[in-house]
This record gives sequence, structure tokens and C-alpha cells, in this order.
Amino acid sequence: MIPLSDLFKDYTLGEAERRALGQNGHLLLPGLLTDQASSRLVLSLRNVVQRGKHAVKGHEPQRFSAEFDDYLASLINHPQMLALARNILGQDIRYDHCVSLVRPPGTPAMAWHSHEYAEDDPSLGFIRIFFYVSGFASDDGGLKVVPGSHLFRDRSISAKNDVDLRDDWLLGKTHPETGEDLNIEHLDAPPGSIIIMWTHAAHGVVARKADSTTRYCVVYAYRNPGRSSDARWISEAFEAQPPSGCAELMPLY
Ligand SMILES: O=C(O)CCC(=O)C(=O)O
Ligand SMILES: [Fe+2]
Repeated sequence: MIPLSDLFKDYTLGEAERRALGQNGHLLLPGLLTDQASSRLVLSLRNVVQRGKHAVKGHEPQRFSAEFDDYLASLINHPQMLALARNILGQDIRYDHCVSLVRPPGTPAMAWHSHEYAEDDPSLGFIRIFFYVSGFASDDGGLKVVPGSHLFRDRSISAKNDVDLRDDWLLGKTHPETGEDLNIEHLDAPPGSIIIMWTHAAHGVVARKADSTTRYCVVYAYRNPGRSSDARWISEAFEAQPPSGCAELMPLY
């Protein structure tokens, strides 16, 4: 058994923060991870990269990260993780996936996209909790977003770069609540940052510079049950024998 220790430092996720998340589609909590959790996460992410060298198609360590590392598995129902997810989604939640997002120097950009879940039912939420262990700069492996884009619940957002997104999906769109034009925002995140993002939000990633360090990141996803999920990367074996205390988080519905 791995002893449980604090994942997050003190933080506030109250009405104002929930409103910002609801309006922008993402919420950056700078430097929230404890130093101990950050160090432990880097070891786990290196382990997953190592295991990935012998990946079996359909059950890749990168996509099923918690299934290849006990520490990552132990965080699925860490009390602070569940409190965070339930603060946003309410009491009835399911675990959906845990994916490593390790970007070595020279990793190319990731194009604009969004993800699916229950497009027909806005009462069903799906959040991703990104652990940006090493942080990022807006021009070096940074996440970019479009505040308000999640409110369209459009699973098919896609553009190869900022110019194409502006010329296509963004064209003429305004924020459904504020009425302002939608705009691209390039984020900056200090080490240990958490970013919470609704899954339908438009996002992309800028290239990691060739002379930079490796960017360590892992994302945990939770959702309300009610629809199937394309990103539910849980193997049959893991679902049949989930980590201790996680059984109620596992079912699809
Ligand atoms: O690597 C990142 O920062 C984000 C990757 C991404 O688009 C995702 O996990 O959905
Ligand atoms: Fe994505």
C-alpha cells in the first residue's frame, strides 16, 4: 500500500471559481500540486514512458496510464481528487481515463480540437483535470484555449493552426453568455499547476522547443454517468479488479 499524502496545497474552488470555469471552459490553479506529489508524478510518468516502449496496441501505457503505475492508480480516488471533481460535477461521478501527456524537447504542436460527451444533454458534465507538473510557457509546450467554446458542446472542432481556427470555426461566433467575440488565449502555467477543463472546450498545444526540457503532464477525467464515452479508456481487467475503493467510480452508466 502506498501511504496517502496531500496532492494539493490549500486552494479555493467556490462560487466565483465555478462561475469562471462555467464561463471560460477552463480554470487554471497555479502551482497547486505539493512538491512531494510533483516529484512522485515525474517518477510515475517516466515509468509509463518506459513501459510504453513495449506497448501492446489497444492497451498502451500512455492511454491507460493508471493501469501501468500504482501511484497513478492510487490517485483515481484520492480524497482531494474526488472532492475537486465532485465540487464541479456533483456527487454522482465516474472515472473515465488517465492519460500521460509527456512532451520531450522538440515535440510538435497539437492541432486545435475538442472532445465528445453527451452533446444532446448539457446536464451531463465531463471534466479533465490536467496535472501540469513541470508547467509550460505560452510558446513552449503550452496549452491554448478559446474561452466560451465549450458552451457550443461541439465535438467536431478542428483546425490545424490559429489562422485556420479564426477563419473557420471562430468566424462570427460570440460567447453565448457575454456576447463578446470568441478569442484564442495562449496560457502560461508555472510548475505544479492544475488546469480543469470541460471536455468540449476547443484546445490545442504549441510545440515544445528543441532546447527545452521534457514537459511532464498527466490528465484524469471524470464525468456524470448517463451516456457512453468514447474516451473511456479502462480495460476489462482493470474494471473487473479496480484499485481499492474505486469500484463505484468504474461503471459506464
Ligand atoms: O498535452 C496537452 O497539454 C493537452 C493534450 C490534449 O489535447 C488532451 O489531452 O486532450
Ligand atoms: Fe485534447
